[in-house]
Amino acid sequence: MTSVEWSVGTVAERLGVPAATLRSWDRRYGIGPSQRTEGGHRRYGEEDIQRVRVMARFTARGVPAQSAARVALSMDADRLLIETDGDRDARSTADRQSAVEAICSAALSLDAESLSRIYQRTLRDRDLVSAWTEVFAPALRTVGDRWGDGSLGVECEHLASEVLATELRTVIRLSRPHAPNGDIVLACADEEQHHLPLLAVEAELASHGVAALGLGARMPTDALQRLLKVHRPSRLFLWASIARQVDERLWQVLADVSWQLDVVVGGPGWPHDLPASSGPVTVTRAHDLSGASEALLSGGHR
Ligand code: B12
Repeated sequence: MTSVEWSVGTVAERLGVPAATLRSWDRRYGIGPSQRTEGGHRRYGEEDIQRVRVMARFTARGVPAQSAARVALSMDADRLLIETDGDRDARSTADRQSAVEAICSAALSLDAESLSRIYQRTLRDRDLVSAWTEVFAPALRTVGDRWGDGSLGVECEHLASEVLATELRTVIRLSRPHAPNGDIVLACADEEQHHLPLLAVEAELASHGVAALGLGARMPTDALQRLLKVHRPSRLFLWASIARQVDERLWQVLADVSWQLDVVVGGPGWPHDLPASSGPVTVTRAHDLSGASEALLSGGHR
């Protein structure tokens, strides 16, 4: 896999060090990119960026630039990682909060372009689980809370969701996942309209190269029953945000399944007590995106 390389402008923005200073550190002390484009433009890899970060940190503490550069250049990849780890934690918390706030304010001003840019940047800077768990889900919850207290209209919530759905589908499409057709099925419970978590699961599986049959929102139980009979999948993920009725017909449908099927349920809508696994069907609960994906990736018995 080729690593991502960054322009001097992007590194300047990321680290808060002026581009002119970066160029001068490169020219004078050799603290710069290990690659250049054919046209001679600087291209920084992750290790180059960490070295620049060490340089920035030392000079900010008053260490003369030449000595700072000598120390930074003597560090190998492991040492650089140790040296910059604390920065990363602080940075990632700040990045996370500012991304959540940026999503909410773009939603509030119905700014689809900014929403799309923030989602894309988050997906570029983080893996999918971290993007969803640390940025998208908290932003959705904040959007939901603001809708709940009346400070944000439902149109803003729709836009934030629609644009996110597009970006998650783009991840799925670009990952070109493959798998035996219909072996993993993802669906929302009957009448359940919240399907973004389903797309997040589909995108995470896709990023592992695994395709799933994503059936989206409001899957009628009868239709699901028919599909199960015809396709006999080995794994089924079901999402519910809204509380399910006590006499859920779905459990009867699952009790009639005669082949090995791992059912994973997710979302706050499912009852506390799930039906006990019986016969060839197991029913487990996933508490987060990584738990759901791991259960689906490791399951399957055919
Ligand atoms: C976007 C949204 C919508 C969109 C959905 C668009 C779409 N394509 O999905 C639209 C506008 C359609 C919508 C409609 C409605 N919505 Co709505 N919606 C939301 C919102 C803002 C985000 C939903 C979401 O994706 N959540 C995903 C994550 C962020 O949800 P979470 O529950 O917090 O996640 C928890 C766990 O599940 C877990 N987790 C997080 N991510 C993942 C991923 C996986 C895979 C797993 C396993 C676990 C997991 O961690 C969290 C902590 O426990 C939520 C706010 C919220 N707090 O979720 C409201 C929210 C869910 N909606 C709500 C309501 C009331 C509705 C409506 C009934 C409104 C109405 N009167 O019409 C309708 C219809 C509902 C229906 N029948 O399905 C309420 C639900 C209250 C309740 N519990 O009953 C919420 C909580 C808003 C609120 N603050 O009141 N909604």
